[in-house]
Amino acid sequence: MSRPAFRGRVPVALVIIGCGIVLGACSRAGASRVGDTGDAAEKVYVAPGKYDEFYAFFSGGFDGQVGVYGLPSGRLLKHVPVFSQNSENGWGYSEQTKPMLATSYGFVPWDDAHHPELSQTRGVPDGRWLFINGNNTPRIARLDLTRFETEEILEIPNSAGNHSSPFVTENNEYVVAGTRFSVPAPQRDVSIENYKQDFSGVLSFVRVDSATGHMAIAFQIRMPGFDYDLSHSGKGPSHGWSFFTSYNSEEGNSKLEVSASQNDKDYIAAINWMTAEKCVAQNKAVQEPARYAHNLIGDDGIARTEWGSSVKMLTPTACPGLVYYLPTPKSPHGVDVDPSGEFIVAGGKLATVIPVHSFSKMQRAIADRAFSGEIHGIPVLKYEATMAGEVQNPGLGPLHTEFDGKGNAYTSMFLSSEIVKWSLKDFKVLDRAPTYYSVGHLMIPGGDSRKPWGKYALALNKITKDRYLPTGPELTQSAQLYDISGDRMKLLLDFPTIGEPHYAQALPAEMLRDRQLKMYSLKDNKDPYAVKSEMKTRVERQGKVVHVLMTSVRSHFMPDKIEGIQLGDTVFFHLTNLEQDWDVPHGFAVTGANNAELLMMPGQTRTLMWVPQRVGVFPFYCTDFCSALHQEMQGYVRVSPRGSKVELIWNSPTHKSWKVPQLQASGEEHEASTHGGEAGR
Ligand code: RUQ
Ligand code: CUA
Repeated sequence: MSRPAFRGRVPVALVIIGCGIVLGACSRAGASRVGDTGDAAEKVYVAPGKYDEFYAFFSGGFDGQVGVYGLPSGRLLKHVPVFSQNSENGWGYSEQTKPMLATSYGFVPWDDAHHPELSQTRGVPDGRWLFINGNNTPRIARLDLTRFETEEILEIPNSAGNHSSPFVTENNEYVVAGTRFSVPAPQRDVSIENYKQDFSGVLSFVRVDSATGHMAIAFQIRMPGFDYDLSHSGKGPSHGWSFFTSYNSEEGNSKLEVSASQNDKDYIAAINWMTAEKCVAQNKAVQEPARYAHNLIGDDGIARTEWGSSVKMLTPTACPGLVYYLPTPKSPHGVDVDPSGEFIVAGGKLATVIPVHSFSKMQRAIADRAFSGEIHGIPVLKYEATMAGEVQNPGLGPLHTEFDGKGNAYTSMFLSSEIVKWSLKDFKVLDRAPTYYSVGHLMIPGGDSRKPWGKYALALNKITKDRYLPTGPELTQSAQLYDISGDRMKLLLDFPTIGEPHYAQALPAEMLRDRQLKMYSLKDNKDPYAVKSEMKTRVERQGKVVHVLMTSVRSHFMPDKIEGIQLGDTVFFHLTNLEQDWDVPHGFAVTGANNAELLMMPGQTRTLMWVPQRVGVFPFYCTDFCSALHQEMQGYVRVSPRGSKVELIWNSPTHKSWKVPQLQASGEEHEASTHGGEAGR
């Protein structure tokens, strides 16, 4: 069914005025339809000792990490480091993890992480992995959900601003990536004025190994130089397709707030990745040189970097049927596919309607060649030919849509600060609920999959003025939980978040709860510097490098006295945690270390590099309150001047005399790195 008159342009000014009014109204906080307070409290109250119903994964935005929260309580369970170094547990500081942050630009200890995405089987979250994009230095990470740890990070070459990522296809065949910022690809020295001829968008399809989860770039597609913003893949009948929104079809290269808001419609790029696979198999892709890092934690717990050297680049004109453009009003942001796989919903930031494309109509339009033109050889389908309908008067600034699996869609309205519920049957608005304020993404557990668990909706808000105790110039971002089990949405809870959450994903707790790794097996610890009993602890000098092979167990380190270190040495403390008990990490910190502490999980070995800066005797200690005698868990390391006669000695069961000659004195200088990977150096 096609909807009446589409109202084209919305002057930017009008939208901003609208926003002002609405925000003004909203800032008189509180007066929304809050579930009657007692009722709401009951719905989010998780009694002490009881578990939450859902695990929810929030991106940390500019903190580069993933926050794990319980729903409905909103309790923070874990902050998982991904793209940013985390001094709390040594992520990106320990020798074993440094290579995870290697890129072709060198060691990059930060990123802007936006969109967590659960792996799926037959279009339903399967609880195996969580993928998340890094925007700034384009990367995709994969977390293992039996450990809640990052296991792999893949750099995306020929890319910039990897925003439309890492949305999965129905069976994790691919996670996708795309350039928000078109760039010269491959990079080269050209004038920005030559944007239209020299800049391109590049969409990437990253294969996910179904057994291991390991990622590999299968192919890339060189596209016109638009800004590819978000993506979602098809499901059910539309399986085999991925959809990417784009703005800046004007191909402006400065002052985009004006220059990229000229056209009434921009485009969704519909990519038929099955056709892409055929074209690649027929050698229609060009092998192009590209250097990129692929970082993976091995089964010895050590991250290593492999370097990619080329990609297979497809061009739409060389592969007919690969790409179609769907005109979409106006500067679209989110693109979301409903659980049936039929409806493709776009969020036009400056549009007055929510456009809904029909996949079956799109198929027909392609068969009928219902084209309104062509851009760089890519057929543009007629807007009317793919339209299922438009949601009229939805509010201002539609961004993202999720689904409840009961025939309803929920769209976040950034400017009018509300969630709007509408029907997939007739595209009529059914309900609206204010958010406080400026909701970006919203999330329903499984709400972008074939089988949403449509009990709650979560608003991820950008602005929280007057909602929480103020904290200086910077106020918290926050989430708001709504009960969507009835006809009308009910606000249940506000809770602050770490970083700036963009997207989130959630699944029922029982899918993960009983599958958690409790400890690393000491017996299977393959770290080359692991020591599995105190009998084996020792200190070895190799030129100016000293390796301390050390253990921790409640409540001491072995050894805990070391002498014979000299200024100019580089010391590697290799700590093996001998505990084989759940939740007994030990920490390790030493005075003046220029990096961070270590936190060793039971059975695990972690390595801290320490370059002593002055002569003296320096304490080290356990940082994690592990036992009644935690405060006693400490030791000393003595640093002497270069060339000193002080012998290398330490105390451990095999060297009780405290009079131990040098184990090895290979005069040779070794590189100050213990583990593989360029970033480790
Ligand atoms: S994007 S709202 Cu990455 Cu919408 Cu944040
Ligand atoms: Cu070990 Cu505190």
